[in-house]
Formats: sequence, structure tokens, C-alpha cells
Amino acid sequence: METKVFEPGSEIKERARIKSMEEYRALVEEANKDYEGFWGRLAKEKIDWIEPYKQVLDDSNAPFYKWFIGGKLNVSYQCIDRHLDKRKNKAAIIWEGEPGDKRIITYLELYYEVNRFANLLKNRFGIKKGDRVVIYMPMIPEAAFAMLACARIGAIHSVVFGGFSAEALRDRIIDAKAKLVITADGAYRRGKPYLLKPVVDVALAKDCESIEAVLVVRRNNEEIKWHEGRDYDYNELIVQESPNCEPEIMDSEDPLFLLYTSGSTGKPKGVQHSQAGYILWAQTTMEWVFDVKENDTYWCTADVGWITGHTYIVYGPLAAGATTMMYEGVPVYPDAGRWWRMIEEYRVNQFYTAPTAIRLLHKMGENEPDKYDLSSLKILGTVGEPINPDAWMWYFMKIGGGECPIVDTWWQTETGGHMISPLPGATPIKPGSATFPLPGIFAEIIDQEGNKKEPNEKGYLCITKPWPSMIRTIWGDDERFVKSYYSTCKKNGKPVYFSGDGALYDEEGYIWITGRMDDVINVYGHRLGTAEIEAAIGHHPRVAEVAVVGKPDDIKGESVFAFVVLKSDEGVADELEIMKEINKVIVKDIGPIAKADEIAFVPGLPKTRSGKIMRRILRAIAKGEEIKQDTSTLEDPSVVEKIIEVVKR
Ligand code: 7RM
Repeated sequence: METKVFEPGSEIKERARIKSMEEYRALVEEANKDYEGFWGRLAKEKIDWIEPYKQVLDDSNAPFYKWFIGGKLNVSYQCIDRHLDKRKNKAAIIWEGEPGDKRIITYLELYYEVNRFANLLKNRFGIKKGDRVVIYMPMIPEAAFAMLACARIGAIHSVVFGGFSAEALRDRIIDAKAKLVITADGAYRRGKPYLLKPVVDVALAKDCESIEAVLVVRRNNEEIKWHEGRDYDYNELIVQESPNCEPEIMDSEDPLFLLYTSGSTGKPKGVQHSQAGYILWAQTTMEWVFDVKENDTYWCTADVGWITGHTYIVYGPLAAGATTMMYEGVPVYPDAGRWWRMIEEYRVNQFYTAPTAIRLLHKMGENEPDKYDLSSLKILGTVGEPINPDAWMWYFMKIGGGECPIVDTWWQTETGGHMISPLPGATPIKPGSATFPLPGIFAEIIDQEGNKKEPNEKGYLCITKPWPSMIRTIWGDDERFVKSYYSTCKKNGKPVYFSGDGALYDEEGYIWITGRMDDVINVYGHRLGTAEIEAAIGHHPRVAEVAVVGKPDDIKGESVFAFVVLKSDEGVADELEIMKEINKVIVKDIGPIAKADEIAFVPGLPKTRSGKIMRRILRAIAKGEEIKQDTSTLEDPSVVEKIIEVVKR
């Protein structure tokens, strides 16, 4: 199949920081020639250091790499204070609530809000440098204030996505030994108020001894229960705090935040990020990839509960001195034109969203965007999963009017910021390809020994040199960190970072991501471990065994397909009832995003003689594909036919 190539237009070339492939290659070359010099130059140019670093990279204890050794800085200072001279009255955050209420927060206001919040954490709750604070919040500006307030006093935040259940929240509180939970009464979604605080109450009902207090921001004023001596009203307390708070002096390598993400086992991993390396790359990619300019309005539709919300709603845009938009609700309220109306009204220049949302809005309104003036847009972005050419073309033509480059950004919670992405003013783009590694990033498709793959040969997507914004460790579990990322592939005999993704080069060296090689699936752009869902389903008293696989889905990317073996042979007369119950358990343990779309009650699972479930076979069955794999290694090959029969019914 012939793939189309789209060259950047003259307008984008003119305004972009990196204007040609020659300029891109010069940067790549600079990093090739003198890796530490390259990163040192960026760190000097971009970070307002309190004290300069003494060494760029310490690799003496690989893979526990350290960057910008001895440097002192404060991330909230980098995001706020240093802009006040030039931008105190510039909008830092433009927020719209789902009901249509609006707030515009200037950099000076942001400074006061964050300082008050920081003082509140310090003075009222005794939060100190290194303490963990869980943020369980809707998409309101206070979520960003809370993150920045933690950064200001050196507390380590752990944002938990507001769609996660009480059990999931509890697991994360316990693992991080958090002292404080910051939450809200609730927020608005699909035109209705919903509640968050009661979920916190359930989470804290057991085993959360580390928690000393709960701070509640009022968003929708719905009635909630207050626990005397534990719960505090943010809106009442915040006005009593001083708007000035000295930023804590932080070391480059002090942890900035934890963010839990799914891996291939049941227990989520607390991905730990650093101060200097993280903020350097958040800011740099904001400038290179989104090319934000002084008067631009930039909008990323992610939730702050995901890494995209951390790096590209809060830290990256603010470090770059940009105006970042934040929206509370769903894209389809009151109708499928909500986002397009907002782009028109706020004259958004850069728009960054997920393929799953593009597919949904495409399906709901092919020509809906025609009703709006989207001519302010300059650059479009996607993230989270591979984008299919069909959705890409609709996005490119209908939203971008055929004139906005699409930056298809490949990266992960663990990478902190973009790794593989087009540069809008330089890279000729192909629908569905994330194109090339960014300068300084050694992303390579290799085999397990480190040999580079030939075009069209699938391999392991690895990053073969450390980079500043990389994961430092898994909170409290160094061993799991090494095992998860540094034990699959080697290059020149040395372990290198393996992303978990497969990918291939085309004839021109463009990178095409083929998807996860481990048991992680991607539903609505949300990363879920099949093991987590299996553990939840296993909690149902009638379930004996379960295997979950992802099934390709036109809108969601992947849907959740569960193969369930029930205990005893009572039969499944109450099949529908059990299905409902199973989904209830999933919602309770994880949240609604992980609900099973299809459940097949099967007599057994295809297992090898050593007891390992052959998921490849189950994936093929879920898709309705013919089984090409050799089934002779199975303990009981006949089970495959039986499963196919059930699924066909
Ligand atoms: C940012 C984020 C990471 C996983 C990653 C991939 C998939 C992300 C793309 C993509 C194809 C892309 N962090 N992924 N971006 N696949 N093209 N542009 O999503 O930690 O939640 O997920 O998402 O599989 O490993 S994440």
C-alpha cells in the first residue's frame, strides 16, 4: 500500500523553531557527537538554576542513572515565578467547566494560589519535603494548584485518576504511605454532578494508617459527609494563608512525583520522576513539538490523572510560559460539537488529544466540525495509541483543514515526555507513523541482542541511552524497576530500556508502533494491565479461572474480552446475572474504564504443559481469526475447539 506523505506548509515552517530536516539532523548530530554536552547545553539554556549542576550524567550505578548532579532548583519556580517579570498578566490557565462556567488564571494569580496552597500544606498539615500527598481530583484548576504547591514545598505528589475506584485509590495510598489526600466534593460529567469525596471515605475505611487528613475542595457543593478531625474544607482555610511562600531548594534528583501505571502483573507500579530532568524535557518538548508561541492558546484534552495531563497540561506548558487550557467534562456534552465550539471560542492554536476521542467524534459527527471556525489551529497532536489512517485523515482534513501538521507523539508514563514525534515545521508526516526519535533520544528497534532491525521487521522498541526525563525507579521496588525495563534487551552487552512496545521501520526509516508486546491493553487511551482485570474478576466467588485479552475495537482501540471458567458444573443458567456481577467487581476494584465488554464462559483455558496461558490463541479467538498457532504444545489441545464454539454462539 502506498502511504501518503504530507510536507509541512510554508506558514508552519516560518513560525517553527526547528524549520527543516537539516536543522533536525544537526541537533541529532550534536547529541551523537557529544551526548552530555548536548544535554548540558539544554539544561543551562532552559532551567533557572538556584545552584548550577556539577556533572551532567552519572551512569556509575546503571540503570539507576542520575542527571545534573549537584544542581539545585524548584520546579514551581520554573513554572511560575520566573515568568512574572514578563507575563504576570498573561493567562496561565484557561479553564471551562462542563456546565459552561469559566475561569482564567493569570501567572500572577497562579503564583498567589499556589503559594497559599503551599502554605496551607506546610502550616496546617505539616507536610514536609519528601512527604507523599495523594491528589484525587476532577479536572479543575485546583488540581494543578495542588500539584504545583507540592512541588513548591518539595512534597511528592501522586495523582490518582478520578475514575479509579476506592479500592484502586486505597492501594495507591498504602503503597506510597501518603500523609494527606486532596480531593473535591465532586464535579460535573455528562451534564450531571458526580461525587469523589465518598470514594475517598470508602478508601480510607481500612488500612490507610499513614493518612492524617483529607482536604476537600468544593466544586459542586453536593452534600457530603464530614469526618470531624480528619476532613478539612479547602475553601474555608485557603483564604487564611499568606500568598507568599519561599520555594524549597530541591536537588536535581529529588523525586518530583509518583504516578501509578499498569504493568504486566496485577500490582500497579509507582513510576518515580525527578525534578530537573523531568522539567527540562517537559519544557523542551513543549517548545519543539507543539511550538508554542507567546500569544498562543494550547489545549491538551487529557486528564491530570494520566502522565499526559502532568507533562502536557501542567508542567510543560507552564514551564514554557504558555497558556494552557483545561476542560472539566466529556467531549460529547451537550453534543459532539463541544470541543470544536471551544476551539473556535478560545481560538486554540495547538490541540492535543487521543485517537480514541477522534474516532468517537468522527463517528458521532462526520461533518460536525464544519459548523465551527477552526482556522486558529496551527498544530494538531495525538497520543496514547496508534492512530488508524482513516481517523488520521478526518482529523487532518476536518479539524486541521488540511493545513495543520499532526504530531503523532509516542511516549509513556515512564519516559516523562515525548520520545518519538514529528517536528511540525520539519518532518514530512505519514498517517499512522510517529516518524523519528527526537534529538537526544536514542529510540531504536532492535532484537534482544541489540541488532538493529531491517525495514518491515518487527522488533523491540528500546531506548538505548539514558535520557533526563526517564523513570528513576518504581517506588519502593528497585528490583522490579530493573526487571520491568532493563532485563529484556541488551546492546553491546549492556542492558537497555525496553518500552514494552513492538515497532518497525519502513523503507525510509519511519517508525511504526505495532503495540504492546506484554499483557498491557489500551482501552479508550487508558493503559490497563490484563492481570489487574483478571485479579478483579477472580474476586467473584463463582470464578475459578480467568484470562483477559484485548480485542481490537473501532472506537476504544481495544475492548476488554474475558474468558471465564466457573467453579463447579452447575452450568451457567444465570449467565447474564453473573456477567453483571463480574462487571460490578471490576468497577469496585478498578473503575468503570476496565469493565468487560464481552465475557465468554468457557470449559477451560488453553494452557501449556507448564501452566502458562497461551494468550495469543485467546486473542485470535476473540478477534474471530483462524488459529494458526501450533496447539500441540497445549496440555489439552481440544479445549481450543470448545472455546471457539462458545464464542461463536
Ligand atoms: C503517553 C501515554 C504508554 C503506551 C505506550 C504505547 C501507547 C502511546 C502512542 C502509543 C502508538 C503513539 N503513556 N502509545 N503513544 N502507541 N502511537 N503515538 O500514553 O504510559 O499511559 O501509555 O501507550 O503502547 O507503551 S501511557
